[in-house]
Amino acid sequence: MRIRVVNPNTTSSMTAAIGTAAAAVAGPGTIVEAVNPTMGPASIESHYEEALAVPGLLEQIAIGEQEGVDAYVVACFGDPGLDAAREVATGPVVGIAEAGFHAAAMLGRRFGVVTTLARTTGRAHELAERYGFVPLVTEVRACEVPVLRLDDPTSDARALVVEECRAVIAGGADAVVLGCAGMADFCAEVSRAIGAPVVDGVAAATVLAESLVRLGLTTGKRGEYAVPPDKPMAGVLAGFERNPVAGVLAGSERNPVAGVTVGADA
Ligand code: 2AL
Repeated sequence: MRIRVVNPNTTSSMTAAIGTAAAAVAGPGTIVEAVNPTMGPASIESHYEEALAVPGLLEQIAIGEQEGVDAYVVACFGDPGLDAAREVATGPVVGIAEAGFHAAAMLGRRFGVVTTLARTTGRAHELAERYGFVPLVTEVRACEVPVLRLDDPTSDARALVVEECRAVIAGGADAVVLGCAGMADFCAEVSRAIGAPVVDGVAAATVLAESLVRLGLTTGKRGEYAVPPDKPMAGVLAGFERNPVAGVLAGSERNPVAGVTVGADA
């Protein structure tokens, strides 16, 4: 089974860390391929950047379709482009916020979220509403660490994330969902520090995507998520006018940054 984990930002060091976190939980026989687009923002922490990340994300999904990928993970906590990705993909597409919320809901009565900048808390609340988890979310806290500073081992980022996670538990939550893919590599460390379950959406989404494939399930293509038709597209989006599954997107570049094979029979 091949699972493609798409980091929708263009920072390859973050893609590599995401790939490692996904591969660490994938089962025997699963190939985890972490990729990022060749166009788009270096990190996503505003609605503007989220919108501009989506064409590159969709391009990576379309390439995955040509290569026979079984399922995808959208590895950014805003779950950008998730509906559009489901239109392009045949197999399941799982967002990390979506997966993190579902996992946390099974670990206790209520859970909280710790995200990066305060400006991203609105999206986290909106996604909780979309996925039906509002009654379970105690709060969404921001550690005020920008995404790319999470990558810097010399920064105070980890300590700030721990502090906010501790506050979430003190506020009555049973578990914490980490609100950024860039936090994936220190999830276990944070959990140990606060003595409570901490969910990394990248790991949760990888295992959920894998489970859906194992169950023989695919994205429903008979209604809302049907493949979009060919349509004229102007300007820089001209390469997207072909039906993204039937056609090769003009100028598409495959950009595998971290390909990790798990299991002997992968
Ligand atoms: C994220 C994320 O997961 N990746 C990214 O670039 N931005 N999330 C966030 N809350 O800032």
